Amino acid sequence: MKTALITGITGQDGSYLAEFLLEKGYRVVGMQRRTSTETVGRIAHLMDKIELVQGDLLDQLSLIDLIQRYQPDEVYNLAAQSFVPTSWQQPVLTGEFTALGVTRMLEAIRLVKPDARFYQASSSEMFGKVREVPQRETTPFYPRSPYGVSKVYGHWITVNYRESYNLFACSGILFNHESPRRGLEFVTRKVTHGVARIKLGLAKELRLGNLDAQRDWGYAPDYVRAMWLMLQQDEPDDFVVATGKTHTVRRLCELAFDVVGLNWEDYVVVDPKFLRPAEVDLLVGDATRARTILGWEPTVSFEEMVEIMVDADLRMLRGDSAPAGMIGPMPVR
Ligand code: NDP
Ligand code: GDR
Repeated sequence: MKTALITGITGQDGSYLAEFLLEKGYRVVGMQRRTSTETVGRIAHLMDKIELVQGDLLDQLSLIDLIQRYQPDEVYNLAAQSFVPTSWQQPVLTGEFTALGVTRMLEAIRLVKPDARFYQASSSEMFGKVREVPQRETTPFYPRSPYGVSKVYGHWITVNYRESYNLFACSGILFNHESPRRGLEFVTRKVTHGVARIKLGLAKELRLGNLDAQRDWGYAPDYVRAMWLMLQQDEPDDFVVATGKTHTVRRLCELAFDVVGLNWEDYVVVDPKFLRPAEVDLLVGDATRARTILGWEPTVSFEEMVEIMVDADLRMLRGDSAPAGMIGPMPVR
């Protein structure tokens, strides 16, 4: 039985990856940081199948100790301060988690178990300002936020440890991926949750920022499969994972309100509070290498995903058999 260590197991991707690896027969160890209130909402349904252990990307010794104790075959480093706007409010902390945290984990692996395979959660935010369309593995980076800058560091330190120490270290450059388990502050879930609240008479409007931003949005369960595939190859490498299709935030609104038979223009209000100091205008990925080398394909379209998310939010708010792992306000009855 293989052992996988997942950092960020309480997050969107960590919860889906844990499910995926359990189905493959792995022993799944999840690293959780200490908090005063519970953060296990997304993995509550998995608690008797996984092992949760305390550790923090800020604490070098906790990482060394975990690698020593569990001797993982695979390490998936998904933990990060992952919300882009927060990275302007807490740029130093974002760098500590999202950039230096990667080095701390790589150092733990190098010192204790150098044959462990390592996955780093890199991001399309590294491309930032448009240099090439679509973006592929060779597109130059031009990050536009402290988060994006931190991810560029995490990406290159992963490449560097692969080349310096011969570690099996891969970096997945994943484009936006969403699901009913997405945090409520990210735009897709903010919209689908907002639509459900409006439909149920719990809200009258939805306040958003830049409606012109374009993103290549995929479905999170598809994307965790790509992470695993990268660590099953003969050689470590970096891959773009994306659908190849892009949509504006405006189109997202249109589709989500359509699901409940409402017109988005009657409810969406643009609020400058949600504009960013620097924006990433257009992301669309070329996942040709993931398709040809990993055999990876997305299985859920953007339109299907929006419907899945609106439906899940309606069910959660009605207290009516919401999908497992959803987080959000308590049902209103
Ligand atoms: P989430 O924000 O949902 O989850 C982040 C996780 O990181 C949470 O489990 C959080 O724990 C944990 N975490 C944060 N800081 C620390 C720390 N110092 N020590 C230990 N754990 C910590 O992110 P996603 O699941 O959406 O994304 C997973 C990874 O993939 C992230 O690195 C993200 O930057 C990256 N990524 C995401 C994409 C996406 O579209 N979702 C696209 C490309 C990259 P807690 O529950 O305690 O807050
Ligand atoms: P992003 O995701 O920054 O791409 O990072 P987010 O959903 O926050 O924003 C996407 C785009 O929507 C625009 N937008 C708004 N965004 C939010 N959050 N709230 C709003 O009200 C709003 N109105 C418009 C944004 O300006 C932006 O252009 C996500 C995270 O998961 C990162 O961790 C990950 O690395 C990248 O995706 C790929």
